[in-house]
Amino acid sequence: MSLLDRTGAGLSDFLSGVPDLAELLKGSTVNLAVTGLSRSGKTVFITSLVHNLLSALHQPHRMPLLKVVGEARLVAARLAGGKPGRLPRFPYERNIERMAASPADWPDRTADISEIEIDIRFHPSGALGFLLGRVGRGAATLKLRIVDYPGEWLLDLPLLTQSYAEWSRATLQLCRRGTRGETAREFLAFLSNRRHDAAASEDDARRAHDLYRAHLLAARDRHGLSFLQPGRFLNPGSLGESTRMWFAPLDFSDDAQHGARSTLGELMEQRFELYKAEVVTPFYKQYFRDYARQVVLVDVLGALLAGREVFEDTRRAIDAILESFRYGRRSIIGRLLGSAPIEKVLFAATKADHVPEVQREHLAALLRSMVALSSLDVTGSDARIDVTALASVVSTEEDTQEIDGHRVQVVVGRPVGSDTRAKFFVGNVPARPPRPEAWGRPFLNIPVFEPPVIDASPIDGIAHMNLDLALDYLLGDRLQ
Ligand SMILES: Nc1nc2c(ncn2[C@@H]2O[C@H](COP(=O)(O)OP(=O)(O)OP(=O)(O)O)[C@@H](O)[C@H]2O)c(=O)[nH]1
Ligand SMILES: [Mg+2]
Repeated sequence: MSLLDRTGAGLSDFLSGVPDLAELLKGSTVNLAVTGLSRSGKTVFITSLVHNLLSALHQPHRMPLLKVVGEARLVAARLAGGKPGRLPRFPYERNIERMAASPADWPDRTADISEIEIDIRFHPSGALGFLLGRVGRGAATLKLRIVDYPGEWLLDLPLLTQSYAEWSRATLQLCRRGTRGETAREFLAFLSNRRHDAAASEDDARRAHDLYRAHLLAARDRHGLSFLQPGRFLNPGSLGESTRMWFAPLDFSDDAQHGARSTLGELMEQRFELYKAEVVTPFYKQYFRDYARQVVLVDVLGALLAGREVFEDTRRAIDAILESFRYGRRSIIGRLLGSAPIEKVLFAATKADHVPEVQREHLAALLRSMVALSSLDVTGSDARIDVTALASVVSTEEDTQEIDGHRVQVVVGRPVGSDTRAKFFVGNVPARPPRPEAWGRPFLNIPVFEPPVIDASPIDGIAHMNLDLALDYLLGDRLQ
C-alpha cells in the first residue's frame, strides 16, 4: 500500500508509528539555552531574535538562511501568552522600545531571570508536510522557549563540584594576583588574622562578606573581570540581602578539608553548602534541565580590547563553565541535576559588527581556539558543536579609509553619547590567542556604538549578521 492509500481509514494506526508526525500535530516545545558571561550579548541576542522572528512574515529577506523562512514555509510567529506558574516575562517590548527610541539605547543589564515563548507555525517540508496537509490544517507548531538571566549566575555552576575548602583555596590564590590583588586588598587584610580556624563570629562573617563583595563589584565594574564567584553576590536577583549569604572564602591550610566545630570556617562552610543546595541547584535544575540546544555567546572583541588580564580571565571563566557542561555522558549538570544531554551547541563570538568583514573570520577562528581545550570531550559525545561570529544587531556600516598611504577597511558608526557618525579603524583581530609578549600594544580600539535606527513594530526586523544561520543550525531540524 502506498502512503497515499493510507491517508484514509487506517490513518491513526499508521500515524502511531510516525512519532514525528504525531509530535508535529500536537505541537512541541524546544528550549534554547542562551548562555554567556555578563555583557556577552544575551539580552540583545534574544531581543533581536524575537523581533526578527515576529517580523519574518513581513520581511523574509532579513532571515533567508533560516530555512523555514527562506523556503516560505513560515505561517505565523507570535508571542505566546503568559501562563500561571511561569517565570516573569522577558521584557522584549521594553527592550525594543528602548532601542527604537530617539536617542536609542541598549537594554539594561539583566537583574533577574525571565522567559519568553514564541509560537512558530510552519508547513513541514517533504512527505511529513504532505501528510500533515491531509490530516490537519497543514501547519505544525513549534514553541520556542528562551530564558534570560544575569550572566554572573553562570559561574555558580562550577561551584557544585567544589567543597568550600577547595573553592576558598582556589579563589584566594586568584585574589592575590594581578588586578585582584588591588581590588581585594582590604578583604585580604581583614582575613590576615581570621583564618578558617578562628572562632565563629557573625560580625566577622558579615564583614568578610561585605569586603569580599566590594572586591567582586570593583573587579567587574572597574576592570571588566568575569571569573567572579558566587554570582549572587554581584546580582542577587529576588534573593535580595540575606544573612544566608554572609560567607566568603577563608584561608585553609593544605591538610584541612572542612571547618572544625564552632570555627569561622564551619560557619562559612555551612552557608556555602546552603547556597549550593538552595540557590544554585534549584536554578539549574529548573532552567537547564530540558535544554537540548544551547548557544554560548562570548564577547571575544571586548575581552581583546580590555587587555591581557581580562582576556585570560574570560578564558578561565569559559573553561570553568564548559567543564561543567562537558556535553558528553560525564557532564556535571547531567550527573548532578539529571538534565537531558545537550544535542547541539553553537559558540558565537558576538558584536561582529564592530569589525569589518575581513576580520570576522579571525574572530570565529580565535573563539574556536579559545574553546578548543575545554570542549575536547565533545568528540566522545553525541553533541554537535559549531563556532561562528555574529552580530545580533548591526550598528555600523563598512567603508575604507587611507591611512599612511594604505587603503584599509573601517567601520562607520555613532559612538554612544556622540552627535556624529565617524569612521573607525578598529585594528586587527588575531586568529589565535595572543602570546604574552604580543600584548604590548592594544589590539583593538572600539567604541560602544549606538543601536541603529529601528522600528519597534515587528514588521521591518533588525539588521543582523548570521542570526538566521545560527538559528537554522540550532533549530532547523525541528522546523523541517
Ligand atoms: N554593536 C553591537 N553591540 C552589541 C551587540 N550585542 C550586544 N551589544 C553591546 O553589548 C552590551 C551588552 O549586551 P547585553 O545583551 O545586555 O549583554 P548580556 O549578556 O545580557 O549581559 P548581562 O545582562 O549583564 O548578563 C549592549 O549594551 C551593547 O552595547 C551587537 O550585536 N552589536
Ligand atoms: Mg542581559
